[in-house]
Amino acid sequence: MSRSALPTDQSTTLARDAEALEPAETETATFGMGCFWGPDALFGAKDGIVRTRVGYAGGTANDPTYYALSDHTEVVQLEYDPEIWTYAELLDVVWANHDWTTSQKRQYRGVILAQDDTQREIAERSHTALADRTGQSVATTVETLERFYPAEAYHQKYELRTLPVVADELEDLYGDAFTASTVAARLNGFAAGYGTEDQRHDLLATLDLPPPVIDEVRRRL
Ligand code: MHO
Repeated sequence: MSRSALPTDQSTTLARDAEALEPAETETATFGMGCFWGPDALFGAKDGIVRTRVGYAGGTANDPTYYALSDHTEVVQLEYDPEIWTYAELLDVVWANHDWTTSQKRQYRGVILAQDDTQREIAERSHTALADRTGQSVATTVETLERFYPAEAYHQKYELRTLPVVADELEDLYGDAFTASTVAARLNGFAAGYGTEDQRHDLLATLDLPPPVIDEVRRRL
């Protein structure tokens, strides 16, 4: 479709999100892999990752915040398309993208927070296979997710916020739905340098954002 054929409002950008799988059609995965800004972008860039959010989990305290984390850990939570990703494949990305050999302080520890017994079994198998394959002990643990507390808005899609022209426009457009936007997840990943040229091109071709925003995206992503 040529750009001139697009409507002049932002319906196309919103339509990208309207096409995304409903939460009931996705599966959820929660991982601690160090500072949560990184994995939010890493996973957000990938096709088949429908939504991302960052938050605190893995502890027992109520209502943790960034400055009152208590015994919780920074985690990323993904909603993914189970026809594109298996949980085991996500775990391969987790192992390849954090230091699982070293115990970190609790805020940044490596932890796989299984949603249910099925995930827990797959994670334990993957953990054992990694240790067997490498001969190293694995500091990252497998636990069961009790509760996920979303982090403050300014931590969500953090990399995209380094492009305020873009992030502000999308926040205006989406309002409360910004964090859960698939488009925002992809752009956040691209802002951190993840994703391919083709992915960037395909996404930009469908976004109907104001020209200064598109220019900034083209210049910076
Ligand atoms: N302030 C630290 C970590 C932030 S992360 C949300 C940094 O800039 O690396 O804990």
